[in-house]
Amino acid sequence: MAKHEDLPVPVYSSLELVYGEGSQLEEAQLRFDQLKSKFVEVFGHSPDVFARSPGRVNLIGEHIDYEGYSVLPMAIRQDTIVAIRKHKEGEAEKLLKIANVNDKYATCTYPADPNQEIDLKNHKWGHYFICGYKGFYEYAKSKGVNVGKPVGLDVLVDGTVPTGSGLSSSAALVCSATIAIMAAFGVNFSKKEIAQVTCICEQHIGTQSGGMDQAISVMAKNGFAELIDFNPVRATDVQLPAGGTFVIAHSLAESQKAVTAATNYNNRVVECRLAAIVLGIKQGMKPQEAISKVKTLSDVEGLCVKFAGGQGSNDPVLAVKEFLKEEPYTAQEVEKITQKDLPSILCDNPTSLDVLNAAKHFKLHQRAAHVYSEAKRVYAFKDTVASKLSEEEKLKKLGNLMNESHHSCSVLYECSCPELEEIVKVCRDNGAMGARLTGAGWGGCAVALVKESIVPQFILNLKEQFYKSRIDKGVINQNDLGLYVFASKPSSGAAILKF
Ligand code: NG1
Repeated sequence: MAKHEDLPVPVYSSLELVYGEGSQLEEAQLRFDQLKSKFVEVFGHSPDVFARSPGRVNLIGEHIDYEGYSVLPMAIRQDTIVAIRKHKEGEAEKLLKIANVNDKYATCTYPADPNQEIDLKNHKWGHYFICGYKGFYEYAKSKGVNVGKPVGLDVLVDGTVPTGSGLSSSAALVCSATIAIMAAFGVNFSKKEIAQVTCICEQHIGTQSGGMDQAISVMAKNGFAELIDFNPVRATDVQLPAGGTFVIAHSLAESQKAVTAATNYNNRVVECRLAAIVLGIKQGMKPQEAISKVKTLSDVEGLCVKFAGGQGSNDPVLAVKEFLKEEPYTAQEVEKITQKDLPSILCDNPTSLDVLNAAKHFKLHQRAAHVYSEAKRVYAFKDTVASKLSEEEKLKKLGNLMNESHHSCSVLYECSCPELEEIVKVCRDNGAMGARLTGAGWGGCAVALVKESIVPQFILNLKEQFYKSRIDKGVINQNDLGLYVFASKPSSGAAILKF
């Protein structure tokens, strides 16, 4: 039997297979009907096809995907739907017109040229569609698939994944865009290939992201979380314990990942790279060899484990403690070890140069300690789920792992913020077995593991203790509360819909 990830994205002609039954299905039916009539209103034609891709919540494994380590997310029901129509070759304007059902997002227009550069200094929501567009052409070209001359595209987007929330609205848009474009051009690659293409093409937006969000959005299965491995990308089903529910709660601080990349997200990617190179050199690699061969902390894990072996352990963090000082490194200190200037090490990559220009120093010890310890927690989480422990013991252990993960993100990786600290504390004070920030951090959501039996009361308490004062101050509207705090079950992955 073909492996799940080798199959193409499914093509459905009815919504039940994606949205199940009941109120969710009714809501989805309404959304699709409205999307279709708005499409006709805006573009004067019906769409050819739709694609949908979900957001995700990461249960554990934060900021380690770009270091080559496995992560454990699940898809959520909130998703992005893209309706698309491909122009015929002779049709007038060769433009990509990208509209949104939400008036907050003004229509963006781009030339049909797949080689266009994305204007990173002028961030627009439509840029995420262009990431998918460029990715599609780049990949089709690399596979020798002739997709014809660029033509105009009419596109209408409807997204329910809250933006800047750490629930991966960006990947939901990039994946649904890429899949819609593929469907409009009549090609369908395997899920594995799409996960890879979308991961690489989202980097056109200027973040040096890993592949977790795209992989889960494309490969998720209803009812399961997934252990996502990289190089090559692969998804293994993880059946979560029945007695626990994951509640997602927004801190109400917006996490603007693309805008803050130089000081936050990309800064951490660069720090990890430098930490890995220094660890390699300190453990015997020649500087030039380390610079050319070591891309991620997983590349030098073997050396670190070997070092730990000498002390009767297999924990790579022992090498971090031995070879990386706790005080932050200046650029000059790193360059003294690498014997090469940092811009050249980072190949003068523009987004990395932005990091170097913005950084005062580099916390190599802390970042490496987080990555190695978090990578272990992912496996401990998976093993706990599969263990013979009682339901109660399992939930307790999983909760502890989530708490440890949060501590590491907050103290070592410094990707939390005061609002996230507060919501995590409120979750724990109200009986969560564990709670942590989820996604990139610096704002966005927390995820809490809560016993099924107390979920309604738990959510009420959060509303009272965290959200009420914010409603009173006008930060959010009472009627929108359901968008900011909700229980979530693992939902299904990307699909193409043709009616
Ligand atoms: P968010 O910002 O939550 O979508 C980002 C990255 C992930 C991963 C997490 C941190 C993108 C598209 N996604 O997720 O790859 O690195 O941060 O674990 O940049």
